[in-house]
Amino acid sequence: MKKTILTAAIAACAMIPAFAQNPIISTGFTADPSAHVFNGRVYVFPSHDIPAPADFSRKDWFCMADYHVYSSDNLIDWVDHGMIVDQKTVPWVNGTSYSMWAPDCNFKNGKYYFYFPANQKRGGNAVGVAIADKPEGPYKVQENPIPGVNGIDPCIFIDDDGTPYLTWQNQGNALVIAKLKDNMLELASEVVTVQHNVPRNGLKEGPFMFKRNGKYYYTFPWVERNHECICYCMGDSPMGPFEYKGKVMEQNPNCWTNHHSMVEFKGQWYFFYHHNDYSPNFDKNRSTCIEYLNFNEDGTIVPIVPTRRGVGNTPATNKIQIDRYSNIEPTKHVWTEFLRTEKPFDGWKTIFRNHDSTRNPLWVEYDRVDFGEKDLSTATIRCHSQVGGTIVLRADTQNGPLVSTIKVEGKPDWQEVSAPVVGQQKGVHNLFVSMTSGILVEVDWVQFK
Ligand code: FUB
Repeated sequence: MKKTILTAAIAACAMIPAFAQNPIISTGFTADPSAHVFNGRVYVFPSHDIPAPADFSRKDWFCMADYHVYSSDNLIDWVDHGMIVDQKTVPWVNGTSYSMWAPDCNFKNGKYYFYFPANQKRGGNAVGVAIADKPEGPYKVQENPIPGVNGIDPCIFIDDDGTPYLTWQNQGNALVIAKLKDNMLELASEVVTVQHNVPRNGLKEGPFMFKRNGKYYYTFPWVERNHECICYCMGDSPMGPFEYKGKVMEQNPNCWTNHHSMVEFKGQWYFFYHHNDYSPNFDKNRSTCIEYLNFNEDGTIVPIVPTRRGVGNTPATNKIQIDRYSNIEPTKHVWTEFLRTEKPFDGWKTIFRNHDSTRNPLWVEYDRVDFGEKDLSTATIRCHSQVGGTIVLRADTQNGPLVSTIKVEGKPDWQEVSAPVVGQQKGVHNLFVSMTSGILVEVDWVQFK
């Protein structure tokens, strides 16, 4: 029996096209990413937004039927390990409520404990547990939810002495915390409201807790104004009190929610969060992004500005999606659009448009391309231009070493155009892509061979 389940889990594994940029997953929506490092890999446990199916009447609301888990050993190549928990197979969950809210997972006593909130058959939200021998599953769902945990957005924090704490948003919209028993399935203490001095009222949910240099960080989304920013507090004890320290990420006016986690991996801290990049007109279909997370000397967090570029180096031999640029020339003559609005997961194109031949070249900068140590012979772009133009690739700066000049002939259809690499680069460089002649050239990607 066990063998059958394992085989099914492995068969569901899928490599996700690797781009090393935001959003990190392009095979479906992934919200509320909870990241943990297990056995040298980063595992992300997100919610799984889906467009509302016929049997879900609220077309304007969050709709989540199951959970997948994803992992990576380099934050570039991601594996979808397949579905780990389904609303239909959890005995206590209302199987048509599509309410599999933000989950979390942690490791204790040789097992992985996956905590997930959902709507109960008898009404109200509760938090259930599923247990596995490996982070990717298969997970065995517990018959009943955790007694006394009524609410959503569980975060499971395990202190250095092994004591597990569960914190969540309770039915009254307060952030609460309790100790868990060693079995990870029952509360071991009273539920207390988390003491913090966040300066204003406004919804608070999605707590994420971690410890660094002996300090406890209690972090959460907070509707400070109209949308959720991510703020944080610090304290000397896991149960609080916590002192408000500020915002990690400002609210995003295009997405009502944000939800995050923070993890150290190979000596660098990372901030996982979500945004609705692949669904700009409906903010209940969200996608996971990652940014570098840095700390000041005193342990406070350096605020983070969301980027398209994300983290990691992109191999020059990958299709470099320059629409995920790090920087763009400011005249608004370069912009991005979906390749096909009806298929957002296909990604974006970068449009260079110049009516004025006296204008300086139009450019985008894409940081951290890894050219490797071997010579590369060709640069190829996938592009579209009715009348043609010239795309120039340079390293490091807008006027830096010339890498390749690609002449694009006017054609009605998309085409791949190659040109020799004239300036070899070794190692990691920023790539500048400019249109130096032409009226309108659309570029999908750049790739070196
Ligand atoms: O994903 C559904 C809900 O949206 C989560 O539970 C909240 O934290 C918010 O991100």
